[in-house]
Amino acid sequence: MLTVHHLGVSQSERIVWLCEELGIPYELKRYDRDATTRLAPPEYKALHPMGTAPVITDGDVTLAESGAIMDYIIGKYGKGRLAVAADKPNFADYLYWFHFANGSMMPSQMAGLGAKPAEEESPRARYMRARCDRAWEMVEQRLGKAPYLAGGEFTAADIIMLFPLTTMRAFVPRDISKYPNILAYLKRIGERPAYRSAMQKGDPKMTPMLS
Ligand SMILES: N[C@@H](CCC(=O)N[C@@H](CS)C(=O)NCC(=O)O)C(=O)O
Repeated sequence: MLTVHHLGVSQSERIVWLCEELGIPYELKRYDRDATTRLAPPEYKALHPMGTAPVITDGDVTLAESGAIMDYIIGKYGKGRLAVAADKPNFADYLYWFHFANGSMMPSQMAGLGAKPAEEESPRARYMRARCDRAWEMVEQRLGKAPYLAGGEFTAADIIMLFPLTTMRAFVPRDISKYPNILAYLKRIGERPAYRSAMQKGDPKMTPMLS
């Protein structure tokens, strides 16, 4: 049985949501963050040497890293659904946005954790903030041209990209009122039954950060 180990308010919400979208059987195990450090508790850290969420277990397999887990589930249980095949015109768009999530968007936002006020920033911090602003601007422009990141249809690229647009703002706040296309997109996503059900199962006490 596929087990999704979900750390509260974390990137593992992606995996719960993917399973709900695919409608596949899975067991959900929830773990709360340590009340003082806000990090994963020892029993979560024991699942994988990296000690980060998400992690899945499936028979003998223990797998971490959001993108790897999503590819594994889509390939093994989803019959390729929610990915874009190599013979489709938007294959490159799918790959780009899927990998942009953890390759660029998340690292630029992580650099803002515990950031100092803009006037006290180091040159490195300023550089990272500019990268982060550029990433948000690119997403805004993309969503002005297509309803979903890979094009006309909802895909796994939307699932992996949603965390930095939503729950990550609980850690690195950002005013998103200047991004109308992103706001309209978040509203559309919030209407998806699978998203609502994933968030309800994974983080019942949290209101999804869709505005
Ligand atoms: N690139 C990794 C990042 C994983 C990661 O940093 N997860 C955070 C949760 S959002 C975590 O586990 N934080 C708790 C901790 O480090 O104890 C992935 O996508 O799986």
